[in-house]
Amino acid sequence: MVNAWTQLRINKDRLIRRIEDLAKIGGLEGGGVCRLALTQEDKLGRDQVVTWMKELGLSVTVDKIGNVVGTRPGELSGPAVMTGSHIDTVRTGGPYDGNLGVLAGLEVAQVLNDAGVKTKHPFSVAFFTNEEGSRFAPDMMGSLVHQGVLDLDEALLTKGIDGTTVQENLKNIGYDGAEEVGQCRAHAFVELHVEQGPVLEIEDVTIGAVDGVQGISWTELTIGGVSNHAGTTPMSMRTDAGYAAAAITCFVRKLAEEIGHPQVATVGMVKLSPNLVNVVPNKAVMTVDLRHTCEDTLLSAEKRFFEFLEELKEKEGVSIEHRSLARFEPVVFAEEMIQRVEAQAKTLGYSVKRMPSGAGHDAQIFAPSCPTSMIFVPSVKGISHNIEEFTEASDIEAGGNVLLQVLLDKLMNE
Ligand code: HGY
Ligand code: MN
Ligand code: MN
Repeated sequence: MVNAWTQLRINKDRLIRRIEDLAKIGGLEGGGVCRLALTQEDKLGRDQVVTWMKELGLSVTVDKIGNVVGTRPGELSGPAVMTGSHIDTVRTGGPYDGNLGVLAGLEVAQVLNDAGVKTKHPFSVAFFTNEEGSRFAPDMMGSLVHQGVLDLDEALLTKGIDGTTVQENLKNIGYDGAEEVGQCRAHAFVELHVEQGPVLEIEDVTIGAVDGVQGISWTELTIGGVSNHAGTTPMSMRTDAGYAAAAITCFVRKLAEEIGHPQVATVGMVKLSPNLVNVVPNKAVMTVDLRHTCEDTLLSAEKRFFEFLEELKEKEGVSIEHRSLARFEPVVFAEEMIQRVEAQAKTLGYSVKRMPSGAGHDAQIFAPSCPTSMIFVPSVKGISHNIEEFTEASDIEAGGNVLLQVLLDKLMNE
């Protein structure tokens, strides 16, 4: 006898409506979304999702780092089957990155409510604080604290790119919650997310059964030079922080090309001072993002990168201080969960392929403590962290249905 719940499907239009409504909060002229972590826009986005959670009858908790969890009771008490992601965005974000995973979780809750399904285990939908890490490093900050990997006080005292702390911003937006952190264990964790890369679209596949997340290494460099007159200072007499920053940018590009795919390297932020047309810069603050699926390769990339910094100091006479902003080893998801994603996608008639994630996600923080996997849906032209980010409605529906059935697999059984 087929279980009735295996016939349940999400309501695509309702999910897309919530995605569009949430994207209006922090919406940019000309499209895209800007809800940097712990800003007023983030607060308004949070308030909207909490309202939807309460309308769905979920009991809502806010923890001490501002993670928000909405829970639907099951027959059993104990660890919940969890889904979720983030609703903070980068400065030029799209409507799907993170938001899809949270709102698809709400859609699952609504389908279960409408069908009067009583699950064995409790079901939780969460959004985690500061997944992006672009204002306050590291990324996945909220889920790291939630899972006891990052110390709460250390996270609260973290200063952002604007010099203010997580703690003061959390208070400002009223999400400095009371729920304890660090001890919450999930029965299982599944996250739906847009791929943010080109693979599924190029291979014309609808569902990615994510088998892991690549390693991430973020470093901030502060380069010291000597400011001098751009016209009178001979090239041989310059200590040029701007040139050093440019040399580092070219070096990491060459390093990634020499190592080859999937090695990536990005200089995303460079601030020169005094940043004037006719002054040789005496300071550069920049970030370097290195990633690879293999830890040994990432370690050797980092080694070559730091060796280059030493050579550059020698050659250019600049000082270079470095600070790690984030460091994650590659993560492998649970085979049983990856197989569930594959099996449900096939049962639902969607094409599916196993693949690693190039981006970091909250799910990777849960992987060490409970059966975890992720479901990817295609990003049109592989674009994300860009206001042009787009995913077709049919793919959103596919991802939502696979999420619903993988979650029910865990919610109704063991
Ligand atoms: O950087 C990342 O991979 C994620 O978007 N935080
Ligand atoms: Mn994301
Ligand atoms: Mn992102």
